[in-house]
Order: sequence, then C-alpha cells, then structure tokens
Amino acid sequence: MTSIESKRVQYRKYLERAGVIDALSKALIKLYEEQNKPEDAIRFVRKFMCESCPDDAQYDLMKNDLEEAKTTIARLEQELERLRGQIKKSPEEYQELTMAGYKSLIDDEENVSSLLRKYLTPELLEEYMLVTTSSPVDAYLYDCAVSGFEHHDSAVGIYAADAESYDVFTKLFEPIIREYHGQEENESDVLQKDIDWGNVDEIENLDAERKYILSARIRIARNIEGLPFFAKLTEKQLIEVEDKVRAATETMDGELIGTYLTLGDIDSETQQEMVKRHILFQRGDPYLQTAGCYRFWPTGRGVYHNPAETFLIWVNEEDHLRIISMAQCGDLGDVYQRLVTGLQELEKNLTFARHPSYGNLSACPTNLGTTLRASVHIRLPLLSKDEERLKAMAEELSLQIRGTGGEHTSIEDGVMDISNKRRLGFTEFELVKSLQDGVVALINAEEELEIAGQEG
Ligand code: ADP
Ligand code: CIR
Repeated sequence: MTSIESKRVQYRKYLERAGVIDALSKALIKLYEEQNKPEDAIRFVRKFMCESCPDDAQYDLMKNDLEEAKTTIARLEQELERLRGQIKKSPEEYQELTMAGYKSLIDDEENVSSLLRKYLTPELLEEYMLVTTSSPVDAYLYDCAVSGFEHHDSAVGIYAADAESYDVFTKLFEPIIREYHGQEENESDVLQKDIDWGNVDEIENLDAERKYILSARIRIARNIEGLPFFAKLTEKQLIEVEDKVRAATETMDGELIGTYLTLGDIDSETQQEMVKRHILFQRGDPYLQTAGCYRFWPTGRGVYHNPAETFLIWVNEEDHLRIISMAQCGDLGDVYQRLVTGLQELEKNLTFARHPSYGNLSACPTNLGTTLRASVHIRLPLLSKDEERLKAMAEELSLQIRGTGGEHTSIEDGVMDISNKRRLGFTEFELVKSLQDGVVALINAEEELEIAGQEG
C-alpha cells in the first residue's frame, strides 16, 4: 500500500471510530426521508447534527447580549481612560519612568537610528528630567519622548506636548529639527521663512489627460494658540477645540460650504467607507497611540467637509486642525487655490500657534514650518518596476514616496503617494512648486520608458 493509501485507510477508521460517519449518514437519511425538502439543506444537516445548538430565537438573544457587552466594554474603557487621565503622576514617578524609558532605548543595540536616541544625551536627560512647561499643562520631557522610548524603531521619536515644549526642551528639539529638515548648515536663528502662498496661478493641472494621476491633495496642520497639543489636551479642551472649529466653519462661503460631523455620531461602517475614500482619519498609529493621541477617543474628533469632498478639516487628529484640499484628478492648481481660500476663511475666526523660528507649530517636529504636504496618488507602472531609479529620482527631487493608504503603508499595483519631503525652511509656494516640478519630471521619465518600450 502506498503511504497516501495507508493514510486514507487510517483516516477512514478514525472517522468511523469517532462516530462521524454514523452521524453524517443519519443526517443524510433524515434529509432523504423529509417530505418537504428544505431550501437550505446545509442548515438542516447542521441543526440535525448539533442537538445542543441554540435555536434561532436563542441565537438572536445571544447576538444582542454580545452587542450590549461590546457597548458596555467600550463605555468602561472610556471611563477608565477618563479616570487614568485624572491621575497626576508625581515628579518622582516621572523621573522613574524617564530613566527606565531612556535606559531601554539606549540599551537596544539593534534599533539605533531615532533622532531622540542620537540627541538625548545623559547630560540633557539629567538637565531636563524634572523640568516642566508652565502650569496648568506641566508637560515633562517624558510626555514628549514617551513614544520614542517605547518605539525604538521611530525615525524621530518625539512630539511636542505643547507649544512651550519646543523652547523649554530646546537643546533636544533644536538639533532634531535641524537634522530632520536638513538645516544643519543654516546659521540663522530663524529657520522658517515668512508665510508666502506666492502666485497661485503658477500651480497647474499636472495631468490634464488623466493618464497618470488619480488624485491630488494638499494638507496643512494648525494648532489653536493657547491650547496644548494632543498629548496634554484635557477632555474639556478636546471639546473646546471642536466647538471653536465648528463655529469657525459657519462663515464658509461658496464651494467651501459644508457640514461638520462629530466622530461619535458616525457609525463604524460609515467611518470605514470614509477612510477608504481618504476623507477620514482613523486611530491605530502605534507611535501616536503611545504618545497619547487617542485619549478620550472619539470625544472632540470629527471632520468638516463640503458635499464634493474637496475641502475638509480633520479635527483633533494629530493636530487640532488638518486643513485639506483634494481633487480626484491631477489639478494641483485648483487644489492649491481652494486650500488657501479655506485657510484664510478660518484665520478670520481662529488664531493659530506660531514660533519665531519654526513658523507654524505642529505636534510632530517633522511637520513644523509650512506644515504642508502636497501629494498626488500616481500610477507609474514602468518607473515603479525600477525601484532604485525611482528612489534616486525621489531623493534628487526632494520627494517622499508612501503607499496610498497613508504613512507606513506599501505601494500596490504601481500606484503610489508622491509628496514634498521638506516642510521647513521653504515657503508654501516653493514646496508646492517643487512637488509640481518633481511630478512633471517623473511623468516625463515614465513617458520615455513607454516610448522605449514601443520602439524596442
Ligand atoms: P498626512 O500626513 O498627509 O495626513 P497620510 O499619509 O497619513 O498623510 O494620509 C492621510 C490620508 O490622506 C490617507 O487616507 C491617504 O490615503 C490620503 N491621501 C494622501 N494623499 C492623497 C492623495 N493625493 N489623494 C488621495 N488621498 C490622499
Ligand atoms: C517616528 O518618529 O517615526 C514617528 N513618531 C513618526 C514621525 C513622522 N513621520 C515621519 O518621519 N515620516
């Protein structure tokens, strides 16, 4: 007997011994004897085989119980978070946590590349460990560095807990900011140029034939002056931000007129659809999670958008506001114009936090300055096959490549998210123009590959 045949015989014996053959035969005989053959034969067999299984009514009851239990768990989790938020850590506890976090970061010899690890020396740790920003925020170094202490693979590893953090812990933030934004050689004390939206008409439709670009988007971050950033916002302040933004959108005009939706009122299925349409954020970034970005979720979070979904404001995600303009085509000019109009409208009612050297303030140092990320979702099937060339071109053109599902996602089917890599040290106009020039260069390269393919 071959080994497969012998395995088969053994399996059959096992099924007989365990009574499976007998039970199945009885179920099939029962079905055979049934005068009115049921439409759903599998369900009939399943019911016959499963004597102690719940009937339909019991099943519905159990389903309801499960839903109720889930709701209760979510409510209790929120309550727990609220109570945790009320516990103030003592300076000694902060000191202990900071030292333990720092030790685990430094002891890890495999993950050595975060800027936090590079610039947080033992001397700085000693100097800053018990220093805080002003009351009532009282942000410690630990509040800023906790994400990098836990995630040793961080590129940066630090978020500012409030505007003051950038100055109170300046000997740590400043070199990180300079290195991340390529400003090491800049001898000036002022790193960011004045806001300059330039000549908006010079930004154009980059793909009028709709051959390569699926969509274009520009976003900027803003934080309301006088309120801490996400890590230190209280539950009340989260609502305060939301109320202020909601009120500020009431004067929107023309194509910017829209509706504000608070996240708690959007059911989870609709949320998922909105995320897929790229008009809503979701929680889940582990770096932000540890930094405290999702505390009191979904309180105070929400999105404002016009019916065409081309102008949006995300409230209380990583920054108080993410102002976004989008188009389902390559018309970067149209997207740019709408963004500038939307921002100017908001500025009539809101004052945003700025820094004398870093320009507009954001919670993450990578977004400081213009806070602007202009991106296209673009299909470049030929160029994307040559990963090295694509990477080299992106580097040369100061572009960043991401997957289309957002940061830390992968490229699929030759479609990628191309955006300006730099945020600080340049004007808004310079950055959008640099994306425009970069995308044009990539499209030209793709076209050359197409022609070479046709000729060869
Ligand atoms: P950001 O830091 O700009 O918010 P993410 O990479 O986290 O960037 O993206 C946020 C969301 O915006 C994601 O859903 C992403 O797919 C979407 N997005 C970014 N750029 C574009 C674009 N050009 N077209 C459509 N959606 C985009
Ligand atoms: C990190 O340090 O890697 C995370 N806190 C995310 C930083 C922002 N994104 C980025 O550098 N691409």
